[in-house]
Amino acid sequence: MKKLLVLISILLINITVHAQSNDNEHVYEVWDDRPAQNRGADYGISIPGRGFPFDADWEGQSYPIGNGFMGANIFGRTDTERIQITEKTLANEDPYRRGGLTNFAEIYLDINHHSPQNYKRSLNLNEGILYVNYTQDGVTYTREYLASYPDNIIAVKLSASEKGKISFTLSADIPYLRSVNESNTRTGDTHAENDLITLAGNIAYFSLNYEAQVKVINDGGELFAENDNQNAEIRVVNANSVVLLINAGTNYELTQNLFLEETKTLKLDKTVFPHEKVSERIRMAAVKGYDAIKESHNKDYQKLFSRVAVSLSPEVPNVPTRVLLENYKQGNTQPYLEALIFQFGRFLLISSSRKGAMPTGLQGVWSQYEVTPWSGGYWHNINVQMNYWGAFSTNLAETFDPYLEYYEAYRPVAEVNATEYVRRNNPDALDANGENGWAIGTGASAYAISSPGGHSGPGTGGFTTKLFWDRYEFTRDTAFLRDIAYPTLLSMSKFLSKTLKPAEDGLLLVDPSASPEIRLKDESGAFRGEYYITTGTTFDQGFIWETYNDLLKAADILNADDEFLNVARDQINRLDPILIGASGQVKEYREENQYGEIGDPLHRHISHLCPLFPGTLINSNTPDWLQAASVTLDYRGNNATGWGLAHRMTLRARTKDAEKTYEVFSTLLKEKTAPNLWTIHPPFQIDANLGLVSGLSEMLLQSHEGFIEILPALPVAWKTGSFSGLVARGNFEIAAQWDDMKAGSMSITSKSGGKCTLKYPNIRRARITNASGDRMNFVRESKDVISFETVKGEMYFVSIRR
Ligand code: FUC
Repeated sequence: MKKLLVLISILLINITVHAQSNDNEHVYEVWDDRPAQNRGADYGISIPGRGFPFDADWEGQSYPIGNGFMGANIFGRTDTERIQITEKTLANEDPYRRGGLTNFAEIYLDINHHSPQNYKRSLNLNEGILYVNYTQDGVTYTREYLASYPDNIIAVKLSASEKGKISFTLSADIPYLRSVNESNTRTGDTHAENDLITLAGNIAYFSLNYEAQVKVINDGGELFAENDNQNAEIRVVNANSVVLLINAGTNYELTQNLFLEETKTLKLDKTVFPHEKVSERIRMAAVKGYDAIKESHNKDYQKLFSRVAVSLSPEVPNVPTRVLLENYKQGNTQPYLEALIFQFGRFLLISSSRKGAMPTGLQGVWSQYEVTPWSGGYWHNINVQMNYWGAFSTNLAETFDPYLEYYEAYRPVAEVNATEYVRRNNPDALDANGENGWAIGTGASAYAISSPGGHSGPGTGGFTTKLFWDRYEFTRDTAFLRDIAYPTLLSMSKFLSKTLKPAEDGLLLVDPSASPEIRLKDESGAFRGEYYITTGTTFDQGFIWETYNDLLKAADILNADDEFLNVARDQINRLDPILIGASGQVKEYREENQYGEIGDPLHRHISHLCPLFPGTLINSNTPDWLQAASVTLDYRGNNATGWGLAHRMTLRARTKDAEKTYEVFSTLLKEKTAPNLWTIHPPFQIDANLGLVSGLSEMLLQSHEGFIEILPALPVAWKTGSFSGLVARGNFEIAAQWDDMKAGSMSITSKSGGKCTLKYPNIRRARITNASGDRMNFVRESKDVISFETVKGEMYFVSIRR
């Protein structure tokens, strides 16, 4: 009898955890009952970020799809549809002279349906497919748009409920050819022939050759290609259905030489044209056919996306996302919208960061601009790192691969930069053999990187290597640790050690040192004066501590031996990174007394809390520092940019103050989110979309303190809910379900084996079983902490008694 009861209870636990995750598998859909407006871009609007021209409808209303290489913004219009194409390597001159992302192509479909009924456009996040549906004159029209990674193709299918009803004129433009911007060096031609429109040309700034093709495949009806006045068109008449295949490419090649070569026009081989490879992709896709392309896309995309489900309330409101957000802004906060924007972030990451393509940039893989804000670059004093903060915990570790490939290519020049940096700033520390590690500064693009200095200190390097360590921590990929993460941490540590100079009391302080982007007041009293440069900022000291700490842990795991390890063991105790000031704050500067004495007290950057997140130096075992971090967050406030809020969200989650974390999240939704759910700085930057993914996962699961803690920052707004597929350090995949604010059950899949330590109130009274229903013994470490050994590949069920 007892056995039977045990069996039944195990079954029940299984069912609850699974039922919850099935529940969660409701469709995550960003949708609207009207098309995006398309009122055109405006050169007159001057907004921070220096991009131009600004296109409010593109930014706020169009829906994005992407496959890492290319992105498309789709307006879903029924009169003239607009599909704007971006490709990550197309670059022109930008204000920083490192090459800026620029719009690749504009594709239009003159459909001339002016009175659509039952209109809906919906971006289905589960499938990564955008649908447009409506009825016109009694005929139902359907369009599907997808960006396939396996076939590197954007495919669009237009169909109708009756035969012969698909008629439209397709045209395509090379954007900004007749630009008002003198430094635009773009030339090109558009040509239509049979079923193909080709856009090809050159951007002289980098000797860049580019080409895009759009192929029309019609079922029934007729096609007419026409070229007049530089206008290439294909008329589709009375087809039953039509498939468009789109591909774009350049002669860009990600190589070490590209970064080492300083002459811009020599970075690329100007004798190489992308014609063959673009034609080949189009040809292969045409042979494969739409249905098979869609099937491969589904398999590839869903494998990644479906790993995580989150439900924050049982209710799925049936109103357009735009309206849901408007209501939210009026105070009708909706947990569904919060879960939706989290999953939207995961969709954006999958769509913009795939192996073989460049990493996801400041705008992901989407830009309609001639000159993209901040060049659409890889800004390293928070933005690019934030893009990947959520990759590991939300089960998308492979989306970090593009950054690793990028790093490998820029690494030799980063070594040259490190030597130059040390020679300039601390010549005594120069290594005789030129081994000064590697250095990365804030600004970086697909074409060039910079050195630390100016407004951001060398801590920028540690900010970057944190991702390498985290990739190991979450995946337990020992080969990666040995071959990539450890050597990378070691050489970064060597560089960072050369930025330190002896100071009083045996301390070592970074000199010169800066906390990103903090300026002093100018004559008018605004914080637009000089950047504040000093010694030993918390940002720099903190990231050296983090890097050494990660390095030493890595060395222990690998049993590594290097003379430098002893240097790190000594120096890590002489950094004194965290100081508490007279206002109870974590000091940004050693010389600061009261909070906000130096620089803008409400600054968007809050770099001195990086040791709390993404760092781990400040945690529950350092309660005074943790308290000081909360005080600092209170002072800094929530009047920040999109990404500024996303960082605050992760920070608040780490202080485990659920309501304050929720307040930041709500502020981000209310103040810095567009109707298409893109987050804005303003203007649009993808960092906050991706940063909030990490913020939300930190609310539900944390694992940086040596144990796995579920629901560490659960706000009252999320009374009942569940999640599955989130990843904890140690490579444990976790699912949990809660009611009335209390966890009921959880499941743990041990993907690498090893000890699992769990924290939750009263968890010592839990019952743990394995997949065969055997009860597991566990160690009660304390009232709220237990641990047990796991077997790789096994799943465990925890039933938590109230
Ligand atoms: C950093 C930030 C700016 C902007 C830029 C791309 O320099 O301080 O706000 O996000 O990156």
